[in-house]
Amino acid sequence: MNANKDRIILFGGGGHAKVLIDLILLGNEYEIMGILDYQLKPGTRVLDMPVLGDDSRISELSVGNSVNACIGIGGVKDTLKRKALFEKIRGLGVLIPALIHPAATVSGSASIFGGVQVMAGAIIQPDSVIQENTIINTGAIIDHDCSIGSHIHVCPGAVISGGCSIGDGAFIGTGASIINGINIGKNALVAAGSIVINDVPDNAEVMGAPAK
Ligand code: JB2
Repeated sequence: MNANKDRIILFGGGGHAKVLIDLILLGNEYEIMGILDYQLKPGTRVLDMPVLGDDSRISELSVGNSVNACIGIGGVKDTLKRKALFEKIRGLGVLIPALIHPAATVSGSASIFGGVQVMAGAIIQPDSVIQENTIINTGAIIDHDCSIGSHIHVCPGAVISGGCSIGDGAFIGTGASIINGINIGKNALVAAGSIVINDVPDNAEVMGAPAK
């Protein structure tokens, strides 16, 4: 291991984790210790990173080590699992840093909180705020002055126009477009490809163009 880099462990070793492994390797800031996953066999590898066991190993692996964690599950249509895992790991006192792909564009005046994941090609414009544990997935756009809450998943290619707010735990599907100034409620689900031109209440599910 490279002693100059902080270490990081991924929780989950599926498709989302592969994207994160690539991000972390390209970013060259963290040394990946390995993956914790209760379904994958210890000793197997994902993108050449070793599976170390299940979540119960985190305490032992972090003893005497300065170890960071990364939530490696994507949780399609379900943001609660990522939230629970984030809170469990943070409760153990393990740091969950924000991870930003070197090919993402993030304004210097945007605020990015802990555990946020910004994937390749994503764009975050001035004065937007992204709260903890939210995913801004591949090629998604968050335009200026947006307030994006915690534990949200903005899927690949979604476009959030300027001045929008999105409540904690919402899910914005692949390629959805939201016009400027719209409020999306907590735990709402916007289906893939939707065009959102009206506010969406908490816990609502909308789809289509215009989304209903
Ligand atoms: O609590 C957990 C846990 N729950 C599921 N702790 C740990 N350490 N691991 C957990 N897992 C593991 O995450 C599962 O055993 C499985 O190996 C992995 C999830 O892999 P999967 O490929 O099914 O889903 P994903 O969340 O990585 O990816 C989905 O979401 C992404 C955003 C996929 O649908 C992708 O296509 C999508 N890009």
